Amino acid sequence: MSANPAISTIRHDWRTEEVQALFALPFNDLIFRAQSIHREHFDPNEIQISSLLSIKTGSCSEDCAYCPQSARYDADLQPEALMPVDDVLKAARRAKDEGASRFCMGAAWRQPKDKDVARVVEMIQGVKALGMETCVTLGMLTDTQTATLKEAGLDYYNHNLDTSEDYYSEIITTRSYQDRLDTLARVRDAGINVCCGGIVGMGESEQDRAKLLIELANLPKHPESVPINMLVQVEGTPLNGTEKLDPIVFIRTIAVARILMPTSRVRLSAGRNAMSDEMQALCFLAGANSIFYGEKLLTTDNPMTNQDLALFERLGVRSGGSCHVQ
Ligand code: SAM
Ligand code: DTB
Ligand code: SF4
Repeated sequence: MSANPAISTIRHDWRTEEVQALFALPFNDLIFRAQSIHREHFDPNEIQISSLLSIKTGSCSEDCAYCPQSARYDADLQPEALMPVDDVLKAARRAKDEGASRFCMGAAWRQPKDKDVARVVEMIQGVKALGMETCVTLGMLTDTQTATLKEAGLDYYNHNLDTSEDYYSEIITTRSYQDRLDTLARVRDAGINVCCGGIVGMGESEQDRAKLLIELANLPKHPESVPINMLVQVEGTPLNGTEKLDPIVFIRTIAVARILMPTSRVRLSAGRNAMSDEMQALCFLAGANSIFYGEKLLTTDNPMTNQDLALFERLGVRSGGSCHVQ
């Protein structure tokens, strides 16, 4: 325990019952607790903004039931090969001009080939030269590949656990939970910051949401970034038509993530296009302090930038905080 009980301790031993009890708190008590912890570690009126670009789109061999990029489903999507470096840098420059501090590049791969990683290295170097933080999400990695990415100066690697270990096999069968944990350990060991979270609204139970957050919090070190995605339902994917999650439950999930991982950037990620301004404001109050900004996520729509800027203005929040605060 911390000497000062008002200061939250960083724990890696959360138990299911404890976290379920947090989910069950009266809403006002939960949000108050999350916001109090948030204020111990962060400026409450500052939100970090990241922009996303799909650098290789579709034709993916995996069967992730939420994903429009899987070759196994019939989503209305134009597959695209790995983009030329110059085009990626043009997009990064635009994102920087629009105010993003981090540029995240995503590829629809199970795992990259070494020659793909060589091209991604050029992208990372180019984006860093613009003065932006870099993040990539490329699927599973080998030790050599993590070392190469670290050497290129990569700041963050995104690799999500997606859901609880119990629910995982309902969503993905082509790679295991352990595969994901192994990649996360390789990224951590290479000295790259970890961006790892999951998706809610996939028909999982409250216990699954609790267990996902516990998996994240009980990693040897908390991920520096924790994206909480609300499922974007895409026609042609198996999860299209899943019963929608109660927005209050989504906000509770953000609050519990903040309580379990006090110093991590909790990102309000996919799904904002389906959220009201008021719901997003409550997510910020619950401790979210990062968003994906820009009119596209990877392949689906995100709020228009002027709409986000107007929301920031109305809430009196500003963009900033590119660095993780300890
Ligand atoms: N192919 C790589 C992988 O899966 O590791 C990287 C890209 S993948 C698209 C990155 C993450 O996007 C997934 O792990 C998932 O959490 C999220 N994602 C994909 N489709 C989504 C959807 N329809 N709604 C919400 N999140 C989604
Ligand atoms: C994350 O957790 N969410 C982002 C990012 N990491 C790569 C991706 C969201 C994708 C939403 C569906 C799409 O646009 O294809
Ligand atoms: Fe492929 Fe990643 Fe989509 Fe799964 S989430 S189908 S691995 S692009």
